[in-house]
Amino acid sequence: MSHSDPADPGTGGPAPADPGTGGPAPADPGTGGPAPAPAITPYGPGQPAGSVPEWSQAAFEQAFSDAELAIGRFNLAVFGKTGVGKSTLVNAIFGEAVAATGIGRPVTMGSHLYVHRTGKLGIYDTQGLEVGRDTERIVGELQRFIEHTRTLPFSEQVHLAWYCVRATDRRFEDTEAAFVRQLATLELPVVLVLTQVPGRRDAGGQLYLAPDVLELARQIEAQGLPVHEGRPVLVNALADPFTGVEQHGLLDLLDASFRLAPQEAAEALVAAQKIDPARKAAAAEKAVNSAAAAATAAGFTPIPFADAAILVPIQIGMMARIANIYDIPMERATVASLAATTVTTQGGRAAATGLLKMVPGIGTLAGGVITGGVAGSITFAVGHAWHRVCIGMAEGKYQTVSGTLDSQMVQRVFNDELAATVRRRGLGKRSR
Ligand SMILES: Nc1nc2c(ncn2[C@@H]2O[C@H](COP(=O)(O)OP(=O)(O)OP(=O)(O)O)[C@@H](O)[C@H]2O)c(=O)[nH]1
Ligand SMILES: [Mg+2]
Repeated sequence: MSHSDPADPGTGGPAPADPGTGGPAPADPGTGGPAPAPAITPYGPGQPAGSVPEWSQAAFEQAFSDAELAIGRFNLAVFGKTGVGKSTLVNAIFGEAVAATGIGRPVTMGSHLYVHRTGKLGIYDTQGLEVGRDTERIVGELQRFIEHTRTLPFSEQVHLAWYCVRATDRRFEDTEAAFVRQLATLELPVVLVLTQVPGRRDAGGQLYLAPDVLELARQIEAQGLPVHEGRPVLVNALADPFTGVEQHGLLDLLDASFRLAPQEAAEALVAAQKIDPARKAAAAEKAVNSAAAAATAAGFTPIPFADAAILVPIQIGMMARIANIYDIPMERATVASLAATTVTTQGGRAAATGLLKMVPGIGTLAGGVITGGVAGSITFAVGHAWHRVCIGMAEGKYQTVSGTLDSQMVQRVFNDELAATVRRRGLGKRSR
């Protein structure tokens, strides 16, 4: 998938539904017409184009890198006076200590863009420079950065800015308004954020915000700034048990960011954020459905059971995509994928047939042949089972006391979910 193809962010890694390109089609039984089977992207070292790859560590890692590249990176610029809570806000939405004091490695020497460990998130942070005092320098450097990255791949560009104002300061200075207007002239979409907004919920869950902050928000809105919906988003990133002030507004800020950020950066933002599991689940479902559709197409010409490895690149691509959506590091995802599909116990043997043996009911298939519907159903079930595993890993589950991955547990969760999905949907139904 290219970044200019936002219409279908679900197809993982290789493009399995692209008939007729590259190499001999392995499942074409010589009809002479255009091959109905998809071209297979080779995975793993030394595999000739068109050959059916094995399910191996190298194959998964390759697929993972492909998915990583396709998803790209979401780059967020964060501005505001010192101490307003920029780093705290970034940490609250993207998890861990993303924006701790040491905030990662700058992409290039002297640049303000810092890339987070797993590569899905870049934070442009002009630490040490102060809006008002250093406005000219900040804008100048940002402008140079934007011009420099304009010719680079999309994932190198800055996609969105948050301008943060601390609500409890009860003021929004003219220099800040001027700065926000300058950001807009650089064609950078801006979300204005009021941070550290005191708020409490009543027994019914209704949120009440401090009246003076609402007044400040109205004053800011009256200035007609070129920001998201013309008004600030009100948040509090840290709960304070002492005063009873609650965390709130983070999802509003994330939603505003999704609405304003370019479509091509959306899946990276889905992957990078840690507070909205529904968005991750939806992206994973999409990957599953499009892989199931590709598998259905691959089985359009029924595949002999033994040739089921033709489904390998489709399923590996799907699994790699989902692991990326859950921002699971490559090494962990690879180990888990091998554990889940029990490939390790089979000495790296071809896969799909091994995987197929795990699917309940598969032994009863007529003629030992897999049709499109069955191929789609299996892929759908594998996708669901792997999705479940990824959710667990993202929640920090399946760890042994020493912190390594509990392979047996991963395998059990995968198998149980696989069986449950097949029981629920049966085999041979078309994927949704
Ligand atoms: N109660 C509460 N405290 C907050 C919140 N956000 C930040 N703080 C506190 O405010 C202080 C400054 O927060 P930072 O996130 O470091 O602020 P910053 O804007 O990154 O500061 P600089 O990097 O120096 O520009 C810290 O002590 C935070 O704990 C919040 O939402 N609620
Ligand atoms: Mg900071």
